[in-house]
Amino acid sequence: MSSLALINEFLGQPPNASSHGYQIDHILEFCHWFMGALFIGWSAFFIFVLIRFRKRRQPGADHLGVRSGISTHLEFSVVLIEAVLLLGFAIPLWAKRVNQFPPGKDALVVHVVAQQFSFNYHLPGPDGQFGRRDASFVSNSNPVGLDPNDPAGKDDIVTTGELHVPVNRPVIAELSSKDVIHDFFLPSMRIAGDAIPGSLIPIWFTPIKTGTDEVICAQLCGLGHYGMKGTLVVDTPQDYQAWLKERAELAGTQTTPPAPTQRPPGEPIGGQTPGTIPPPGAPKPPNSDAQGAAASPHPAQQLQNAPAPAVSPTPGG
Ligand SMILES: [Cu+2]
Repeated sequence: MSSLALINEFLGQPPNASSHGYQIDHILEFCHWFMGALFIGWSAFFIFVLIRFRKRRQPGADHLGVRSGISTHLEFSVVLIEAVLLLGFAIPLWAKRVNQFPPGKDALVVHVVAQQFSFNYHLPGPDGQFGRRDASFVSNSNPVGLDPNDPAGKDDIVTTGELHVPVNRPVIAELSSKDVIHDFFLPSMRIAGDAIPGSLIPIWFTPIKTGTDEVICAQLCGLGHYGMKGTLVVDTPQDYQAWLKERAELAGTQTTPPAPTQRPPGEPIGGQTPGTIPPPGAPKPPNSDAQGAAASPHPAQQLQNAPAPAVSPTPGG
């Protein structure tokens, strides 16, 4: 790693583990150094102006202002560098990611189904075919809504929280969501994509290092967003086959896949969402009676009384 690249590490970027990640890292390095130079340049100019044009030295205002062209040239070069970054590097790199998908037969295709507050993964199993999914089959024991009557789905593998992939093989993840907008973010793979209800959004990457990486939700999706994390385990091909075999055996014997992760403390169970102001004249939610019976029906007061769970309140939450 060159010393120029240290800025990414300094700013907390985990090491790259994907085949295309170095291109993203180069853009980030350049942007960080460029922004650093701009910051120092503008700060120095600001301090210079404060001293040079202080009131004691410059009692009257100069209504003509700057006469030299240097500021125009400086502004123009900044705009030019930014345009080259955007048009020359960022957009072509993005276009490559969204237009040049690896052929489906070479890649591992996985369906990622996001929900508050975990990621579910659906793999086709030994027959290589995804079973049909439908929202009407979704339950606690069937988090992705697999159709129990579809034979193609009998050997399918469904996991929650942890996904295994083999090293050096392209992975196509098709993102969707069961509830709100989430964002499937793999920082070490330098890839992220929104998971939007009603849409199927594919992203792809090729892991080049074995190990365990973090998966996080990068879209504020509710009170438990902070806990919406998972792991991506990049295996050697042998380890991956062993994991597949283990999951396939589990799929055969286990009637209920692991339950989605627990709802985090503070998340309301049923009833009213904290911060929701009921319309005037709406019936009171049943759980507000215990503590709120004597309270004034003014909406602002109801808002204060609404977060019923007895956990320490989070300011601004
Ligand atoms: Cu989320």
